[in-house]
Amino acid sequence: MLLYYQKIGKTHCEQYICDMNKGNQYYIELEDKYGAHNYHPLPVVLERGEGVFVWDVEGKKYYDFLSAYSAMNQGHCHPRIINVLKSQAEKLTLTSRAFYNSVLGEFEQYITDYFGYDKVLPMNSGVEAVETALKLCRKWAYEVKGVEENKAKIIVVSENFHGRTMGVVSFSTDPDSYSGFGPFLPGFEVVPYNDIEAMTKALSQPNVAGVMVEPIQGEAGVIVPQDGYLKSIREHCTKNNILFIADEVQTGIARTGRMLACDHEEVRPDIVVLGKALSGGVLPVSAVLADDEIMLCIKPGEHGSTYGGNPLSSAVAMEALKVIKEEGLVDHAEAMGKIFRQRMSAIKSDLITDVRGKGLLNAIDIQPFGDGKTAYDVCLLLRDNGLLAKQTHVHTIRFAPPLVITEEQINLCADIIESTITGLV
Ligand code: IF1
Repeated sequence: MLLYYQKIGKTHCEQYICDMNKGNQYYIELEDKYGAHNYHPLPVVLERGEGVFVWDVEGKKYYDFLSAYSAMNQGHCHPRIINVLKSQAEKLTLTSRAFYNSVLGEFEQYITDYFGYDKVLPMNSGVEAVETALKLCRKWAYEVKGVEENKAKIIVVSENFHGRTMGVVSFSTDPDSYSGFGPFLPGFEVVPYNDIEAMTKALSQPNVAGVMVEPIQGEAGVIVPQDGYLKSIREHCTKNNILFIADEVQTGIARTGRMLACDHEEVRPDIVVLGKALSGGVLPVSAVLADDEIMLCIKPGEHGSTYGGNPLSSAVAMEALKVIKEEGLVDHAEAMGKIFRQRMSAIKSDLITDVRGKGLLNAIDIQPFGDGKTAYDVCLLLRDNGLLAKQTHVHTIRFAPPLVITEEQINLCADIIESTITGLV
């Protein structure tokens, strides 16, 4: 901090005034200087959030249309979740799993009943839960299915995004995710997404333990598969004794207008992976759900995490799930999503080449305009107009507000997006 003041030539007395005037640029420069450069954020520095709104350090208010990549389904700083966070934080935060704690069991009972599975395995980040699901799947293949040791194969799809660990980037098809990080983990086979024939063929091979998909691909650009895709995978998994793993880290917990995105096709996965909104954006909490035949393949000492299942996370996650149900956010997301897509489709602009999504996980494609401008430039203008959204790849803008957004707010935001886009040349 001192360095900053010296750099800008402030006297000691002026520091107080300077503290009061730290704008967006100050914080951007700090992150640039001291943080690793593994991100390229939109230039806005947020310091407060409430419901669908966030405020930057200069006091400007925005609609949040990213929701921390769908982690804030319940809205920023939901009072019920924050109250539980505070009271549990004052009581007990971490015991490790060397001992029992007085919250975990009730959370486990609550979440398994909520989603209809025998057991849950709690972790922290989304990718840890993905890794957990993959380990569980391999164990099940050797112990239950009877696959020969080290021969288990897991099928995944192109343009997948399941996180950033070595294991998971080993089967990424995005060069940004995997280049320079080899050698990679074997045992995975990639088939084209949304190709029923290719998937059916892959699932008819021997030694296939499982298949993992995002029911709607998030990072790929909110790619919704054809109707019947998930159902077809389910059928072939059942027929060939293969586990269906659904990565619902981004799509789960009401985001797409169903509790799980797989519910759109009435498909029940064998393993469900949850993260993000499981804590309402308050703490990293993730979980893997499965029935006994699968979950009990992992025995004491074979998998775990220091923070997984801690009392603070357990209490927060339980409240975050209660909020989803008690505020009717599944049906609300479905209804608001319909209005939003109708409004986007009605915008009269040649720049918009596609509108897609389910519930409140939506995207539009923008073709290049002006002097080589892209979706990123539209996001900068949306920011200036009070709405925060993030481009994915070059041409897509993802729109995923907190699910607590009202109909009036959805229409106001559609007005902002419409006037921003129709104002472009
Ligand atoms: C980042 C993307 C979204 C996920 C699915 C597992 C994870 C994710 C389906 C891992 C994480 C992230 C990570 C975040 C940005 C975000 C993202 F653009 F990168 F792809 F949402 F679309 N499965 N998604 O989407 O969860 O370990 O991060 O908790 O900056 O990498 P995590």
